[in-house]
Amino acid sequence: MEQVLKQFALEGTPASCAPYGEGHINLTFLVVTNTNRRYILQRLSRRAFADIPGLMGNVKSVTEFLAGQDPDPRSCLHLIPTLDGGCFFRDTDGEYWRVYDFVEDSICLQTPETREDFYQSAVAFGHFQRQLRDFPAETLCETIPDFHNTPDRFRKFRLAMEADAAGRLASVGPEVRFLLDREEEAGTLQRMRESGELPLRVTHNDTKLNNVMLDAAARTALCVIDLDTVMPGLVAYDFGDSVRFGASTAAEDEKDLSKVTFDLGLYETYANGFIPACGGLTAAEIESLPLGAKTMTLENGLRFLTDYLDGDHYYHIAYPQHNLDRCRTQLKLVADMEEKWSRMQEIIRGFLP
Ligand code: ADP
Ligand code: GN1
Ligand code: MG
Repeated sequence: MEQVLKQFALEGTPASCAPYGEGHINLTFLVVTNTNRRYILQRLSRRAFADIPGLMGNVKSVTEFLAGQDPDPRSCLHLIPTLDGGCFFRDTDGEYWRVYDFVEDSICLQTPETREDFYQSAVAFGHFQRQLRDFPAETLCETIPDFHNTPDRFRKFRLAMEADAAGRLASVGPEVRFLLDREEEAGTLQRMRESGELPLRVTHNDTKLNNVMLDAAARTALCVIDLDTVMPGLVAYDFGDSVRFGASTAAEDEKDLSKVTFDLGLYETYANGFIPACGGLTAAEIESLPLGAKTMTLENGLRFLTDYLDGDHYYHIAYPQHNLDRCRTQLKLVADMEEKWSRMQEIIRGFLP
């Protein structure tokens, strides 16, 4: 790690470097220097991202664009350059590394502690969406092709079932049936994207609560992080992914499914923060938000199960059934959303002009 850190223009010399955070994709470390400066060092996932130089080009241009809109240095991520002026370092094993300034005096939550926290995260993601409205979308590389193309996620799921690489297919019959029963409806957003019924915007695409920072003292929206999947997409993806994670009454990997329900109050709270902060959404976009919630939840269930069948190569796991447990919470949430569907639509219709 020392060799890696030497490549970056840090203030002081690194005194410690330890694993940090709860991301599922990259390897993240907190670095503290002898002058007490803190940095985030990340080894990017080569499994998830095929074109890391392209991804880093996106991150660089998006962070520079955001910095140009808000003078507060804590309002967006800042990349630390390498000594030769690049924005990442490739080591002799072919691994890619980057360093960010640590966002100081901030908190990053795994679950909302109060309704207001969740509201503030919605404001942050909505504001992020609005800030990127004039970003030149055509300059972005697609860091994960077909990331939220749900029909294509089903295609990959079928390949995983056929291969059954980890020999687990026979043990997940109910989960497979649940998913396949909903395949047709799950393709609706993708069809609306292709028909142009829903406009493409520059979206974050991974709007979990732990991808946003709140100010530690004021507990207000500060900064959106984890920009690896910023790509053209639908607003429904960002709304949906946030509520599937933050409006659940339990953790994403809760084993006791009786604890996992979809909280309509939190859903409404998120809508209250997100929709006005985005501003200028079309009526069709607003109406697509409940479907975004259901689709993103089902899609995450599908992806967790795909990785479980593949033998757990994509997401970090802490124990062998981890991806299956994650899949089951998502399917439980989808079932609960189906029960609450008319109310979910009613709440969102209240935001129509
Ligand atoms: P992953 O793609 O693996 O989810 P993230 O970029 O989201 O990686 O980082 C993982 C965690 O590290 C975040 O949830 C957050 O807690 C922490 N983190 C990332 N970047 C910063 C930063 N610049 N300042 C403070 N904490 C950060
Ligand atoms: C991953 O990187 P992280 O932990 O913020 C994943 C998301 C999933 C999420 C499920 C690049 O997010 O798409 O929704 O796990 N990110 C990528 O928790 O695949
Ligand atoms: Mg993350």
